[in-house]
Amino acid sequence: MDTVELSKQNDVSAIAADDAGRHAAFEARVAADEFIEPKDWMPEAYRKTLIRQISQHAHSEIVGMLPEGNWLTRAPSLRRKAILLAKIQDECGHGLYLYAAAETLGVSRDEMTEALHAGRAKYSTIFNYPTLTWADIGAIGWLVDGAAILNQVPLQRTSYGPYARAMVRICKEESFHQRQGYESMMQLANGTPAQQRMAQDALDRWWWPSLMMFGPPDDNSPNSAQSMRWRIKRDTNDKLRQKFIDVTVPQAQALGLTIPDPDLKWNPARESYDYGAIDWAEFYAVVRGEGPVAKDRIKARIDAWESQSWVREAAMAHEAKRQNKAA
Ligand code: BYC
Repeated sequence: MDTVELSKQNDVSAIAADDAGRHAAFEARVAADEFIEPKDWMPEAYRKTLIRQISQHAHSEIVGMLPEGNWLTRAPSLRRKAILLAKIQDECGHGLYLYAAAETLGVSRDEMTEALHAGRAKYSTIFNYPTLTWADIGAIGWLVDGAAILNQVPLQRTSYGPYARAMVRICKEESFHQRQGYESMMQLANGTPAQQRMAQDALDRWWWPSLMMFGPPDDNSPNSAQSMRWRIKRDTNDKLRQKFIDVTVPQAQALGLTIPDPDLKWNPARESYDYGAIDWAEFYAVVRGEGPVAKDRIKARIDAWESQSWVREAAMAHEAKRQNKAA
């Protein structure tokens, strides 16, 4: 072997040793519950997993504005309209914090938006169902935001600092969202027989899709094991789903509504509710983009992006002018 070859081989070994050292230090920091920050060394797969999860989370918040926006002009009172408007604006803010957190990992907002519009990035299955009646808005707050809180509270301790910090404010706002939804359902459930029927119908349609929000069962969740090891996820999909069922069933009972699951039964040995089979074929179809209003959702996002391009252009022109002036 000549000297050049030997020195190349030494370089490769040195890089490998260096990488192994950095890898071990990274794993030790995660195991010690330290936050990983944007400028810290991280394995490429960790970065990719975070970009995937955080951008999907951001897209869910943004697409999640659409089903609720559908009822803004038809809210039954000024009070309900003001609450709904505030909630939708909160969701937009959540999307923006999360896009900003993902950008710290080296992906641009435009790249993420393009991936959503091209169908390469996912968003939560729950937003591919239509909001048919006013009671759906109450049910979304109660069930969808209720499920989101259970999933997101542990994410305040996720291992990536910017994601964890974004979740702190998001969780506070989700808590208000859940309460306003439950309060709206309370009013309907204690209202006229027609209002009670509307509340029950909304629960019937949103219950199973809400359980699907937590993702596939643990034994069919390809990302869970590694994400749990890296402390990106702090609880498994099934554990969070069970927790949601256990807190929500008594809430439904207090409303006098029936959970649409004939197999739902308290299990004293487990101190949890047993529940019926989830239709995973439906879940995977919705994940594949075959949800009842999936095409409308993406079309609405693309239309908004294109028709509002003048806002982005005006903001850029204003910033360029400001910088010129400063120079
Ligand atoms: N919908 O290995 P798994 C909100 C995908 S917004 C679509 O278990 P992971 C709100 C999954 O991505 C709340 N896809 O994955 C907003 C993966 O595919 P890829 C949104 C799903 O990541 C407005 C594959 O299935 N919350 O609350 O370990 C108004 C296998 O799954 C879903 C978040 O985004 C789904 N439901 O676990 C009101 C929370 N489930 O990516 C309310 C943050 C799974 O490999 N995200 N998939 O192609 C998470 O906690 C995790 O990403 C998940 C999935 C638990 C969702």
